Amino acid sequence: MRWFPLIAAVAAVLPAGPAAAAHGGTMRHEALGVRAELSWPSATRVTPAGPLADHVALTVTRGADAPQRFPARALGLVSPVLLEPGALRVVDLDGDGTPEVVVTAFSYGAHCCYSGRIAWRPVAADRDRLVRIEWGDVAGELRDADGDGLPEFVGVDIRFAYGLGVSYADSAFPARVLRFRSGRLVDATAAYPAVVRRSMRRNWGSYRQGRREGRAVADALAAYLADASGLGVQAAAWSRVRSAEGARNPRMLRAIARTLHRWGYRTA
Ligand SMILES: [Ca+2]
Ligand SMILES: [Ca+2]
Repeated sequence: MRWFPLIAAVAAVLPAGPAAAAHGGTMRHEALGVRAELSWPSATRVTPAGPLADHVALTVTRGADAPQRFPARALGLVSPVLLEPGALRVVDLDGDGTPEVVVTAFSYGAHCCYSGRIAWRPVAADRDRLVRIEWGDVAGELRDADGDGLPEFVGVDIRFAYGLGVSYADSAFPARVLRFRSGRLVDATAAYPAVVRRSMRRNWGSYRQGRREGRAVADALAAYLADASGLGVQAAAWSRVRSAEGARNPRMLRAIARTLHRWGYRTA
């Protein structure tokens, strides 16, 4: 999971300067016989975290093939964006021997938003296609969560941002793991119980801390119960929640149940 509140705070105090306008640049990554390059003709300004790149384009070169360029309009990233180290990765996401090119860009706002792009080459095709992912406040982190040698996007269910009417600071998220298969991102959360268990423990901790500090706890409880649903232990989790909450706020619990049901989580 990645987000950068610290960076956003730094950005707020940096002046925009015309001198930064000329800061074009490139970022490259090469692996498994594929070269990928992000390039931008200018930056709106330069921050300690890097330039805010304008009109970013992507070029993919597979082996001896002619380079394939996705101009800024085709890549479709909101301008300008921050490209963190690791924002461009060449990696085989599905283990078919043909690497994909993964781009993760950050809009440099207070939280929002992360955008992802995956350039992939279908079997027997001679051109790459582009898949778009709008991550929202939290981008999936590309890592091998189960040690099978293939990376997953380990992230969260972003619908819980500001969920149940709480502020972003009181938002909590259940785990969500996505796999890239045959040109599509597939929700594979159920196959990663260790990831979900960790998230469930974290969300329960957020709930307990929120109660101690008198903060809004609805989203933390909802995220905890959503994780429990993913593990098939929602009945036990609801008992725990009812026991902890007592008669304090039955309306909140009803609202959580309705929301989880609407979002496709089992509640009983
Ligand atoms: Ca592949
Ligand atoms: Ca894996």
